[in-house]
Amino acid sequence: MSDLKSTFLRFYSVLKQELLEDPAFEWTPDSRQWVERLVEYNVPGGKLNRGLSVLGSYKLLKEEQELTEEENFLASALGWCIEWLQAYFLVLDDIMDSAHTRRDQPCWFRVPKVGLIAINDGILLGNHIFRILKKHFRGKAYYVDLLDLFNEVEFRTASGEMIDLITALEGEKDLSKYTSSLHRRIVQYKTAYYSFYLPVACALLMVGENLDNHIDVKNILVQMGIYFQVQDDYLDCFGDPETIGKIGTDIEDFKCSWLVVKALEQCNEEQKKVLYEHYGKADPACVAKVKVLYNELNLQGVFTEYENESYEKLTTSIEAHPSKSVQAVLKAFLAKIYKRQK
Ligand code: DMA
Ligand code: MG
Ligand code: MG
Ligand code: MG
Repeated sequence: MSDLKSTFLRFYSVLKQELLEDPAFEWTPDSRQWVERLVEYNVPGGKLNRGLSVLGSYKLLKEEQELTEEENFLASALGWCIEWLQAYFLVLDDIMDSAHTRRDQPCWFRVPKVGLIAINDGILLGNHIFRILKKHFRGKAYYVDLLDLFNEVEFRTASGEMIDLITALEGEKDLSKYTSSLHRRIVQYKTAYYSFYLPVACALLMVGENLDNHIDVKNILVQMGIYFQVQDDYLDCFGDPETIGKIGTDIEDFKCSWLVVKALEQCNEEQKKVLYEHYGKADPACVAKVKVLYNELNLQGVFTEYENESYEKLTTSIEAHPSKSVQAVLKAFLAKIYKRQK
């Protein structure tokens, strides 16, 4: 394991323990146990890319100076806040997407006795972020900016989830509205800000930067986030469930996925009929028909082309940035996701 990862992991139990002893709540053994299980089940089990990126970016912005224990802790705590934010959104996303598995285990709401308590659990995970920020950052000059950042990003993510969901409303299924501009809007909001902009913005705040001066960095990260969600859409259908840890439901859920948008762009009239008839149905035979069509249209090849093109464009924008340390932050992030299989 890298030093960075072991540093980051070291602080998880500290933060969890503090939340389990939060003096603002009168704990009983069963309430403490519930929260502990909730956090353990949903927070630390992912790839941790977002969380690790705060610490990694902070280090790069500090130009590899040795970090103090306090700096390591604070950058890791912000990273963990992003992992908590992710857990919060995923718990709720899986309910709304009727998903079955996540990170190789049943979705939290599918766990016996959890059910729709998962809604309140999601809200609690979201509250934890602000408990952590309050406890460790209240005295910092950048505290207000941090609060504003998390609030703003949470708002954008929830708004993206809203468009994602109302686009696929039962009874209003209409493939003719699925265009690449609608797709871009959804993924920019639901994924790009919290997954890409947020980690780097946290690191920038920690080194004392004003985020208003980094609009160009934000734009590059948002483009990277869009590319990342296109990969997620691709893997939903073509990824190996064993590797990605979840079983795709986008076809069943009538999602405005990158794949269906590409299919609509490339299909002939006959293939279009097949799509209109079978997309968005739970019946496995219908899902299979859609997948056959995706193969006929060589969407894997179309995706590879998109992936190469995105990589080149992003690299060009990154290399145009005046600061070498910012370039390093962005390149490190891109390298982590390029050609990812999970
Ligand atoms: C997820 O989009 C976005 C958020 C904000 C959780 P998604 O439903 O495609 O994600 P997943 O494929 O992980 O369920
Ligand atoms: Mg989902
Ligand atoms: Mg979703
Ligand atoms: Mg997905």
